[in-house]
This record gives sequence, C-alpha cells and structure tokens, in this order.
Amino acid sequence: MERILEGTNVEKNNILDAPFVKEMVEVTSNLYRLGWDERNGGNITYLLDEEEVANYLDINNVLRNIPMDFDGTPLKGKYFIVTGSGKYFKNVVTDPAMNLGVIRVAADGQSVDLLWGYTDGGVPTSELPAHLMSHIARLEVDPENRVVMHCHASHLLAMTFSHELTSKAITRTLWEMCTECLVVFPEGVQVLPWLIPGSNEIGEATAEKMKESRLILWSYHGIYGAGKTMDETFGLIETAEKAAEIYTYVCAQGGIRQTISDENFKALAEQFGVKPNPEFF
Ligand code: 2HA
Ligand code: ZN
Repeated sequence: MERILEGTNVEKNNILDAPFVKEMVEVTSNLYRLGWDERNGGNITYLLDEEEVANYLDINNVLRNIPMDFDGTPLKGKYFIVTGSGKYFKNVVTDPAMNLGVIRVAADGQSVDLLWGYTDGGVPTSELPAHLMSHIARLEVDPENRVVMHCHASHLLAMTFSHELTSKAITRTLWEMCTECLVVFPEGVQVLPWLIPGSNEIGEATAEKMKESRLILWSYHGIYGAGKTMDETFGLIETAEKAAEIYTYVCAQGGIRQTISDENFKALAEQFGVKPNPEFF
C-alpha cells in the first residue's frame, strides 16, 4: 500500500486506498450504471469512525470550514464521507478527490470542517440537511446505522405518478411483487408528498419518517435508504426498485390477477423471524 508524508512528518496511508473511498466509488458507479443517478442526481453520506479517518488524514488539518443552515449539534465531532454538491456520480471513479469530501461536523454544530476532497472548491451535497437529520433519527433507533443514500430509482419514481400514493398502498404493492420484499423491508416504505429538495422542510419530514422506516419515497423525485453498511443500504433500495420494476411489467401485462395473500405474508414473516408493520395489513 502506498504511503504518503504529510506536513507533520506523520506517515499516512493514501486515502484513495481507504475502504470507505473504494466503497463510495463502487456504489456511485453502480448507481450511475443502473440509470438511477443521471447528471448530478443522488447523494450519499457515510458515517466514519475517527480511527479509520485518522489512518489516512491528519484530523487536525482542517482545509476549510463550510457553514450549514440547520442544527447538526447531535452529530458534532462525527466524520462523514459525502458526495459533492452538483457533482456527477458518473465522474466519481475518475476523480474521487474532486467529487467526494471527508467532513466533520464542527464544534458549533452549525458548520462542517473539510478534511479532504472537494478539490475544486466544492461543498457537500445540497441534500445535507435531509442526510444529517436522517442520521440523527436513525442513530436514535439503530446505533449501528452508518449510511444514508438518495437516488432517482426509475420505477419507484414512476410509481409515485401512477399508483395510489399512500405508504400502505405502495408498501403492499411492493411486498406483493417479490416474495423477498417483506423479509428485506418488513417496516415498509414511508411516502412523502412533493416537497422542495434541499430544504430543511424536506429534511425534517424525511428524518421523522426515518424513525419508522429505512426507506422513504419522495413523490415525483426519488428514494432515500438507510442502513448499517453500504451493501445493506444499496441492497435495500435495489430490492424495492426491483419490485417497482416488476409492478411496471405486471401493469403492462394487463394488471394483477392473483397475488401473495395475507396468510402467505404471515407464514413468510414467521419463517424469516421478521415483524411486518401491522399498519399495512
Ligand atoms: O443532488 O438528487 O435531490 C441532486 C439531487 C437532489
Ligand atoms: Zn434527488
């Protein structure tokens, strides 16, 4: 592994070899390849341990301080690797340092310290409020939560135009489209109405729903997923999106004629030891 010398004479590993950078490169490439993150669509925040960051960066060397206009106090001192505002997922693989940044929520809770990345003077994703508020909400119910991911998954987005737009109706249809779905997201999907992207309002609404579910569908926009690992979070969105794709085929084939019954769902939940959201029965 290549090692580089920082100004302080402390030898650090090359951050491009860091597993968390490699995971960000891999997942942004996959999301682009799947057509879920056109242009600058999508954003990811990944909570890191101080020790894993300190293997690669001098954590006392703050490159820039970047203000936020919401309160991130519950996360102060926490480190994240974050996709950049206006950056294209397509380009992360060729220039991770320009398209990604490692930030730490500053002591004032109202800004972030940049430790690496955004080399063209960039800033974290415009959806930072929704992401950080979602981390705060998820950590309250799952202390191991590390990832929040947003993308424009095509079939899920399409369903918000054509399907009855309630959390119960959308969840039921997705559960029915693949037997796996109830096992992968037993808590169901929470649906939000159309709200202004990047606003604190959409951040607060998303975070509120994140206390109940790891999947939040933004009407006419896209999906948010949360999880303990990058694989788990990507897999969650991928599973819901696959179900939405099947629904699209089912509609094209003339609609649902038969489906998984409540009895079937109960047997499935028992077999896999999951507790489906009772509100959706
Ligand atoms: O960053 O996806 O929701 C572009 C977006 C905003
Ligand atoms: Zn978006």
